[in-house]
Amino acid sequence: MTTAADYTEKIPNNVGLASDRRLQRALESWQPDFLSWWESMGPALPTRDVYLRTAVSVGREGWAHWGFVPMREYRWGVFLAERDRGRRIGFGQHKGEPVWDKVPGEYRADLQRLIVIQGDTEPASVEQQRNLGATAPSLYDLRNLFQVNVEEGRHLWAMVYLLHAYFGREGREEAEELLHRNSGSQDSPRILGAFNEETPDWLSFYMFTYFTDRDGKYQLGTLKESAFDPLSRTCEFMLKEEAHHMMVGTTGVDRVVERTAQVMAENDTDDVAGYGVIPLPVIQKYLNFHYSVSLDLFGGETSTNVANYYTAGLKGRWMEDRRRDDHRLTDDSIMVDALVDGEIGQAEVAALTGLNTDLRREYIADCQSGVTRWNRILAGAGLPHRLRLPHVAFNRKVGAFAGIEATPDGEKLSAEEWQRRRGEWLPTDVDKTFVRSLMRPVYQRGKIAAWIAPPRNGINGKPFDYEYVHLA
Ligand code: BYC
Repeated sequence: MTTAADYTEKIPNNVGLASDRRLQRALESWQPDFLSWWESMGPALPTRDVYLRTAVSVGREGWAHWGFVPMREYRWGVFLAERDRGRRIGFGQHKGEPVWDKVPGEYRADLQRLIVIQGDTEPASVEQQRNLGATAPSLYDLRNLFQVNVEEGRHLWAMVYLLHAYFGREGREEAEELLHRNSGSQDSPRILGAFNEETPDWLSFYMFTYFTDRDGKYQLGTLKESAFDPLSRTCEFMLKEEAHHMMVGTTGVDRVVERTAQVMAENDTDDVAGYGVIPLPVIQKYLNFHYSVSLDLFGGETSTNVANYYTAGLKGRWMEDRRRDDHRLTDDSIMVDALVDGEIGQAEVAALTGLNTDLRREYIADCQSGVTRWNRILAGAGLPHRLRLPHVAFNRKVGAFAGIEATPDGEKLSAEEWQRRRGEWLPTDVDKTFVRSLMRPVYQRGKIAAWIAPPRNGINGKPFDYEYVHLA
């Protein structure tokens, strides 16, 4: 079993790169392009070194190494979860057959597309977060930002490995393109909408890592079910790292809400902007924005693409093996959110074409758990206020509700009324400018900005006041 990393090579890996000279050379020639992309599009704040986790193997006995690393020297490696030699396809028309070690010709284009879309999001998020270091609320948060960034970089490596190893010249060209598209670029934007939005402040960062990284968790969870075993094993290992990104988002929003609630309770007022913390209505608007653009990431409520992916065995459902049905779904139906006679409602469709809705619902239930948690913080501070998820039709640009406007309560609105009232529900320029005005860097060890509560725990058993980052 090849679980240990091969550190004698330039690219740490457990995929036997050393025995495939052609592949190794291809990846080694991509590496300088990656590094120059990292230099020009990755974290802008100059640092000497950062206390980081690095994936070094995939075994259960410990897969990560912790220590101070200059970020440019981070060892972005290629790791696949351990092989299950008896693994069989769990769904679709090939259910029960052995999984594939190679890409079947008839599914090549679809698999490549899925891998490219997944790969495109990883560097996009690094680009979106490039300037956040300049305004970090603490060294602890700064470290977490950089941890997320280097691991998204590694996830890009993971997809590039698959493209180079299994998709020939086209795969190599796509790997180049992953470094040429850029978040927010007019000429060559990232593929999915949410990855062209800005992440200009730390409230956006926590909301992004809560809502948008969570789409990553669910999409990776479905690709982990794939019949293409190298993709499945890659995603399984990526999910391990993803857990930390979820933690950064969840506890980040916790801490913003906690601090706001504290100031509201202490001063017996809702109007806390003057106290240098973020008012709850602004937090709600940021939540509305990040949640709704993340809902778009699941594609249309009905989709023939997703039906084909499932039937072919390329992309499964969340927790496929826990589902109690035939795992083929050819005779089943599902109710999906839909416009019915122009009104927001539900319609019955074939279960296969409704699979984006199925996954989106799993995701929504998970998002709700965060809101419940933040509301517990408000209740604990003795406040009656509550946060909530907006309606699924609110602010959608993809799918059944893309052509209409709706309030967070799910009431349909005319385009004019939407234009007039959208500032009640989505961050306005005034809100964003206010949030940005709070974003002053705090780089002193053990200190933290006034708009956010300190974390309960540090990282890897270290205290909050550990010197997690040495600035240049
Ligand atoms: N923006 O058939 P439909 C992560 C396109 S995040 C723009 O309904 P489908 C991460 C769609 O491509 C996880 N375009 O879509 C998080 C299609 O175009 P074509 C990323 C969109 O294929 C944080 C057309 O609209 N991974 O890892 O059923 C930090 C019709 O769409 C959008 C994946 O997404 C959009 N939002 O589902 C770092 C997994 N949505 O074919 C990382 C791989 C749809 O007409 N991707 N379109 O040209 C997929 O599984 C699917 O492609 C999607 C879309 C779920 C994205």
